[in-house]
Amino acid sequence: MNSKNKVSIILILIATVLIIGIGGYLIGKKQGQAESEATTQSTTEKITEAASEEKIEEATESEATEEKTTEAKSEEKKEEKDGDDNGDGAIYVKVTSNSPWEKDGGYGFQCDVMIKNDSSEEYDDWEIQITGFKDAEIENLWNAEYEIVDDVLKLKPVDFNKHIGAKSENKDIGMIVNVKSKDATKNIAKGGTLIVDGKVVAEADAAEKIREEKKKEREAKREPRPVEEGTPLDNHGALSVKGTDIVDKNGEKYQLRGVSTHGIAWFPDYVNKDAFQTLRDDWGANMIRLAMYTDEGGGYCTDGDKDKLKGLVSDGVDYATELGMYVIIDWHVLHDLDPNKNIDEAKLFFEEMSSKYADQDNVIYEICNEPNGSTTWDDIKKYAEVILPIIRNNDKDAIIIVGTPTWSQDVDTVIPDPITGQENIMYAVHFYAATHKENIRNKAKDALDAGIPVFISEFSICDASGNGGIDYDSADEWMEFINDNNLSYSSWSLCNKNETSALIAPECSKTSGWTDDELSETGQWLKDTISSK
Ligand code: IDC
Repeated sequence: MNSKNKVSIILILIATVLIIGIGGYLIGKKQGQAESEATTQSTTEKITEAASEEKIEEATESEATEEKTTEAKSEEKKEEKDGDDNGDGAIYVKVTSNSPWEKDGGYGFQCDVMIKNDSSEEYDDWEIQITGFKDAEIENLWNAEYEIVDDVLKLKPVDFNKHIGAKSENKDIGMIVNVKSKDATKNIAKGGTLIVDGKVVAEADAAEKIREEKKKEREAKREPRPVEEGTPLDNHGALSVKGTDIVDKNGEKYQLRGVSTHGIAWFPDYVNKDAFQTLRDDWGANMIRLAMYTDEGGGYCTDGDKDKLKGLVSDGVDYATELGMYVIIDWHVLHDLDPNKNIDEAKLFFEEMSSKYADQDNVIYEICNEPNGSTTWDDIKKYAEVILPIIRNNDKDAIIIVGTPTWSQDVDTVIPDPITGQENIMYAVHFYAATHKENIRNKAKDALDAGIPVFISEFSICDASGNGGIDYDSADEWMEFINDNNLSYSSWSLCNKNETSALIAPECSKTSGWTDDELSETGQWLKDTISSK
């Protein structure tokens, strides 16, 4: 290699490290800011709590988030290379405001702005105008310059985000807004007008229009699933795994369709019977997944309150049982990377849970959400071979879901060496439709072809960060695959956090009985999807 080439390679490497570093930092930072919603309810006490939680999480999350962002980027690259282009779409600016908290005699809330360019046009030096800011005061605004003129918030780029690339997304702009009355938050428009060179390139209602169009398209195709008489549990009883299928007590193929909570430590209010009943009766869900983070701030194995967390799991299982629904107890490995890190806690936890629920037909154990980092299938299998006998000693036949490497994407690594000598074991495949596409489906397909039972215990239709734009086309492809293969699924996540994967609209603080307008765009999609054939 000549020295010119060497210099260029070194420069490219430095540039890549810088881009990934800055990108990861910014996204990590923003996620930390958004986490405050976990407790943005009414009291100052809660805000203080949120602030400290935010700090803890900012410190603990950024690593996993950064890794995921890098991964998301390389996946996206791969997809581009594979030529999986869904054609030319529109450009729009989406504005989301979360549920306000009381503050200094008024209210504060977080508002995020996303520029999504699904077209192949590129733009520079933009301005965004958002209405509804008449009585608002901006306390803090990141990644843009701003001024308020009358009712309109005008945003201009800072140096690094001047350019809007083709098929790109900018979700780094956000702000904390203070208003006098709670109602003032409702004035903030849900979209922004995008102006480039004095010309409007996206109207303020562009995002809303796309949402409505997609809803109409779904309605046109929709064949409602008939409402079952009696509860899912009464009708289908103890489930088991036959081949790659879940079958019910009558030996008929059965599909679990459900909703995952967010971390129960951060969003405990959604673990309530009315919420589960709404999901069962209005959405047609037959399963709930209770996600208990193990290693992040507030997690079970770090500084979380173990008794409180176990109490929430126990309440959640009881509500699901009373409603005749199936329920997954999810040991939400994420920041810990390798489930072996907290295996001693896991042993005690699953001993306690499996002895408590040994006689119930509706409890499913997910023993490690998403091993990641350098964790191999071999590492996971070793962990499983310790945890499975503990559960089996109490509960002979419950379905147990085992996570797979790379955030439960690499189920193909199980093929040569599955767990043997155990019935009713399934393997997790997780996807976020805007990031994970055919390449992950192919892994799942290879596993199914090899007789490995797959459970989609977590997914969403946005990107792997849990945020960003929705990829409806990819979501459709996934749902077709899921239904063709009778796969069971549960969707991330039941909360109103200001992120795309949250199922409840960020401005809605109700914890059950949601109307369609109170669901997020993802929530509406999921409800339509679960309740259709
Ligand atoms: C995300 C949440 C986000 C939270 C973060 C903590 O959506 O609010 O701040 O975790 O690290 C997963 C994980 C799931 C992630 C989700 C989105 O199982 O915990 O939730 N995701 O990033 N795997 C792929 C994506």
